Amino acid sequence: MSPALGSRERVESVSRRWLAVAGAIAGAAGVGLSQAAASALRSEISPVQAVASVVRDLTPGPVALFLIHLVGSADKPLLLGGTAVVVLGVCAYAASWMHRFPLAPDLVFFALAAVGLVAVLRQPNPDIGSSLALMVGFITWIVTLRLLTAPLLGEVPGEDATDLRRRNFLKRTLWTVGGVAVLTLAGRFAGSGRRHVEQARRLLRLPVRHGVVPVGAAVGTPGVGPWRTPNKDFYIIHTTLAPPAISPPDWKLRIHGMVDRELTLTYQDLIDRQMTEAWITLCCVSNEVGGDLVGNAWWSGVLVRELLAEAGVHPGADAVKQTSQDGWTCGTPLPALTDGRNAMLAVAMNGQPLPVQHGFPVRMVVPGLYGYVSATKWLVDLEVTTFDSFSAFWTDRGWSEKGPVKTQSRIDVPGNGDTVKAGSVRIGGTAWAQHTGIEKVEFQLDGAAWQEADLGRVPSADTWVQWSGSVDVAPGQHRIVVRATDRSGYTQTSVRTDVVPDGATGWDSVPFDAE
Ligand SMILES: Nc1nc2c(c(=O)[nH]1)N[C@H]1C(S)=C(S)[C@@H](COP(=O)(O)O)O[C@H]1N2
Ligand SMILES: [Mo]
Repeated sequence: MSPALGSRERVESVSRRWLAVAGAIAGAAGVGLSQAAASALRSEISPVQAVASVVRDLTPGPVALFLIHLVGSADKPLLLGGTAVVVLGVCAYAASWMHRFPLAPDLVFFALAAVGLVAVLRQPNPDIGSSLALMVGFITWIVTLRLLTAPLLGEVPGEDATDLRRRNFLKRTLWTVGGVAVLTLAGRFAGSGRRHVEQARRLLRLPVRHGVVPVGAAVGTPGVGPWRTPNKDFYIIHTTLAPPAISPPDWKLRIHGMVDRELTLTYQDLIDRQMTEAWITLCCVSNEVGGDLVGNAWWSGVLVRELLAEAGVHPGADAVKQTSQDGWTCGTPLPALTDGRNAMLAVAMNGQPLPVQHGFPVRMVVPGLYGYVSATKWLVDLEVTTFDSFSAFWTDRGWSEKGPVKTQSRIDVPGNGDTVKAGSVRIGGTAWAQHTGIEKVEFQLDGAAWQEADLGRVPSADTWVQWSGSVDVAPGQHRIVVRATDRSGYTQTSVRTDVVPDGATGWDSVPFDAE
């Protein structure tokens, strides 16, 4: 503390700091209790999640594309945590002015709540729970801050006034933290909406098989991932911060638009129908060369073309606009849904009811198309229409309207920068060209001649194909490159393109050392 400061200023600067701490604690209490209330009220989305999703939507171009498309990993906690930290910072700052402007924090709380309300109301399915949770947070802010700051701001006579103030302040802080913790636990306990759905899911017995991995599909090279991707390892991509919790009896699908007869299907209607089952590899348009946003599963569901035939599609339609419960949309070329391929409304993945994260209770899977134009999770609406008459979530954000998968191949072993023993080295990986099929895979060591890889045997053109081979290496640095040729005769070229707007191209290439 500078000696130039008089004692009045000193007291003021100390108490400003304490007021800021009180503001941050009140802020945290409000955020915490509004989260707890949202969960207790089983609302789809908490106020903080709503604000975070607005922040996400307002994030400029490339940053947003990157962030939004990889919600499977760390950006969601980052976004939520970041939003909460900013809110706490604002609360702390506002409270630090309380000794001069007693209403400053209340006005700021009001402004924050207003932002929250706008964010909640612009959700696709705004529910009353989120707004109530917001009220809970707002009231908690105001009450907690008054409670905490009373000892700091009130008149305390006597010599050790500062000590007494602090002691009272700390006591109240402890009570606040304890109270919030108890209420949060209570909220979680009450908020079993999601757990109910999880339980309903576990109890479902669907007329589906588990799928038996075809003999010879796996090449057996150590380090090449399993041919069947287990559900728990399957990549996850979605834009929503809170995956919808839909219990099967509440689910309905509407098929409408350019059709003779509108159809509305319940979950029971769906599983009473003839089931189709198939191995299908799903991949994301955002998968970089060498990336792992791709997985292969045994899917069970109902053929979309049969439902569309029942509805009676009008001539002139060329697209189906799909909408999910969370308001996400995509546009699928009508022919891909009617041309005889296994495009299905899937209810099970690897013999299990769809995991919630993968679209429970019903999602679409279409062999040969990237997920962003076909694989709608939590699907609730299919509108037969024309591409001219709508645009979808990702096409609005710079991605291509049509998204047929591009032929790709990947090296799994050796791993990037691995050190292996000199001599004969086993290499391998996977290649895919869904609905076209892989004809051959070739690899190249240190720029020498291309060599043909051995391929696993696959049941259809709709899955990935594992490849393997071996190379002889002397000690030193080496590089493996891979390329695939699909059954249309197309061979991957070395031209590297970005994932935007319609998927990456180029050869995967892995440097490694031998010793
Ligand atoms: N409702 C909804 N469905 C969605 C998406 C989404 O953001 N929301 N993302 C799509 C994208 S881009 C892909 S690649 C696949 C991923 O499916 P998965 O998470 O089951 O792997 O889901 C698709 N379905
Ligand atoms: Mo995707």
